[in-house]
Amino acid sequence: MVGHNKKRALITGITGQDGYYLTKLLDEKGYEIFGLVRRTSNNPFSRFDKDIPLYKKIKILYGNLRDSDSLKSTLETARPDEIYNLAALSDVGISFICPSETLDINYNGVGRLIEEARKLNPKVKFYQASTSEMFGRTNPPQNESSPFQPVSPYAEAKLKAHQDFIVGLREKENFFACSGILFNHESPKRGENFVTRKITLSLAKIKEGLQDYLELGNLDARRDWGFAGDYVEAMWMMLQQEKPNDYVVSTGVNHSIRDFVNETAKNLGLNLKWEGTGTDEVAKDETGKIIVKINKKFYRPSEVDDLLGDSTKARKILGWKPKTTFEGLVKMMTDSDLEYVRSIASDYKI
Ligand code: NAP
Ligand code: G4F
Repeated sequence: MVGHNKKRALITGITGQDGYYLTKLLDEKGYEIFGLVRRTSNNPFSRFDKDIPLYKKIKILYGNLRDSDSLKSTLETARPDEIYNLAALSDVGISFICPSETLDINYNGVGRLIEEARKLNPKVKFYQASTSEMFGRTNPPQNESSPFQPVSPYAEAKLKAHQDFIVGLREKENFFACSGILFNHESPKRGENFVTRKITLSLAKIKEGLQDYLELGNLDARRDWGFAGDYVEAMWMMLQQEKPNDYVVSTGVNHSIRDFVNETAKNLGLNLKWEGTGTDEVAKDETGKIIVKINKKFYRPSEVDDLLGDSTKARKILGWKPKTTFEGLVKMMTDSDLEYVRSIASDYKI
């Protein structure tokens, strides 16, 4: 693609984990990339720090899903062929503390963006970042036909957006909208508030003597963890189909939080032994020092116990499949955090 023939994409949530990997992918595919960024964003492009040439290619447009006027002017400038709506209050735990803000961003915000986008270009193609959290208490494996049983304000808002704006407008008004029902996906760019990154970063710090112990909540929850770099390919593939549809994106393998700790510890050469049960459970190293303990504050008011995705539809129709194993993902994240911790170790030790 050259010059004015380039496809134009608007990415909301471009400063987040998926925003980074999707930008990288769309750049490789020759897109002109516009990114919606909140004015209030703190160090917004930290995820692009080591990728300055990529960052420089993004046309940054300031706006907020909570503000229709800002979305209107963003869309008028970007005139996108494809919109990837990745912006959200994405921390499930935080959504219990601010349910109204969650609803406003994750539900009303999607409606605002779609309304303004369709006024400008009724043919625009729209990707919505839906989530396996919408399955909530539904027994695994979960696929597109499984019932939704959300148990958090985050999942309730995402489900309403999926039903009203994606399935609803597609069926009633022929809107080209796709929902990617993505299971958990992680990377070295994952926010430190999510459990996987919290584990790899904390254990790397413990290994290097910069932290004493790691506190976690529920160790028994199971998640189907994949690599974010693989998952953004499925997002793009959905919008290249002749007809819009919804797809589950997952690896089909799940593990507990405890498994994730063990795999990280193995990579770091920390030999952990678990003792005790419930909130008294601890993991000790070979010297008997406590490395992991439970803090009740990290438990949620209601928990999603067991997510395991069946992505047969995406594999058959899109031709998508994950390339990264659980072990490969944990190694990638652990190596990256160990390198980072070593780079800052001298600052800590002064
Ligand atoms: P993330 O790292 O938390 O990024 C969220 C992005 O949304 C950030 O760029 C944030 O900007 C932006 N944002 C938040 N509120 C906004 C607002 N009011 N207006 C404009 N932008 C706003 O999330 P992620 O892991 O990349 O996930 C991307 C999307 O996929 C999210 O919608 C998430 O709910 C969904 N999802 C994620 C997973 C997963 O496992 N990662 C699985 C299923 C679905 P700031 O920099 O200003 O905070
Ligand atoms: O890493 P998490 O915070 O991710 P969660 O809640 O599964 O949500 C992520 O994946 C969803 C897709 O299924 C996305 F839609 C969503 O935006 C987000 O990206 O927590 C994973 C599990 C939970 O069961 C939690 O209770 O880990 C458990 N956990 C145990 N200790 C902890 C902790 N989670 C966090 N964040 N911090 C802990 O200390």
